Amino acid sequence: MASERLSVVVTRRLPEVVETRMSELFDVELRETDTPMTRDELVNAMKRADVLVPTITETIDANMLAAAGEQLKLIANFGAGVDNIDVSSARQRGILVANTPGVVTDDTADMTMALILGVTRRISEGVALMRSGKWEGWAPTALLGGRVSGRRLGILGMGRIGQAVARRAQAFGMQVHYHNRKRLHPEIEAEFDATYWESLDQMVARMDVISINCPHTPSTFHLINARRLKLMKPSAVIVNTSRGEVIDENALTRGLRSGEIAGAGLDVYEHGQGINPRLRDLDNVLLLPHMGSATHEGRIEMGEKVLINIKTFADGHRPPDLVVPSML
Ligand code: 8YV
Repeated sequence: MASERLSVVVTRRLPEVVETRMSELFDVELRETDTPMTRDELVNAMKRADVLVPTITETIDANMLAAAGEQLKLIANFGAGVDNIDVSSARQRGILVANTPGVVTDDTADMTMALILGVTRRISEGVALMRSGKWEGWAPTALLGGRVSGRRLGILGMGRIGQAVARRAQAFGMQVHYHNRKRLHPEIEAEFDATYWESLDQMVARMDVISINCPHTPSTFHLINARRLKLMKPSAVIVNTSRGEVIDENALTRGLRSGEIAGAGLDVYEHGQGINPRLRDLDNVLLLPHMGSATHEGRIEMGEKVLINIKTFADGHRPPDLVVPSML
């Protein structure tokens, strides 16, 4: 692959420094308006670009990959999760997929803690009261929440982000438990004083807080379903900064409404911005608009990763953050 002037199409507006560097290095088409590309726009982009830089708002399925031009050789995703891309189909067609792992870890783990604290300490109810102008002053029994310290946190998915959550939770005095496809090395378990649960059912039944930190794959879809929600303690809360699809959102909404579980802190939703409207009416939920990794620093570092992935590929090497189907 010649290193000069690869044609790159970027689907969304990125931080200015990233766009500038991208324009210096490649023959880049930047997005003028910051709206997701339509399917047709994406298909057309895939017919002319050597490299596509999509985000979570662009789904790239097998049919679109089949319609892509022969020149499309790399999809350099601006994001760590690649569930928006049919990675296996891309691979079969000789199109490489790369992502931006690592740089979203701390920011996402921070937001996970914010949700844990926010739900347990009823922060959104406090904010709503202040905004309403109806606060009548301090009262001994007003807005009592739970103490985070001493609670059992069950982390579902103990990869980079899960471990960063564990580190933070430990500093807050929480007891760390986890369920993962693979048990961690004993040294890592010891670092977090973490208890491994082979059975997810057993873990969810015993935790005070469940945090979703696994990627969305066919095997994690609805891992937290109606049956598992029923296993949770009625005093337990669940937080999700990973992907909405891991939780059955309708079952969760029912569980929250009926008091089967005490609360939820959500940054991601099963159908993107198409949130179950009933969730919005509940006091015991804290809802955020997918902003777990939304820091200035994180977005620039994501852009740098994308640039390195493309540049390395342009120079004839394997992109450092290549995603292969067996990793998923
Ligand atoms: C990103 C994310 O902002 O990196 C990820 O996987 O979920 C987000 O934090 C988004 O995916 C950008 O495409």
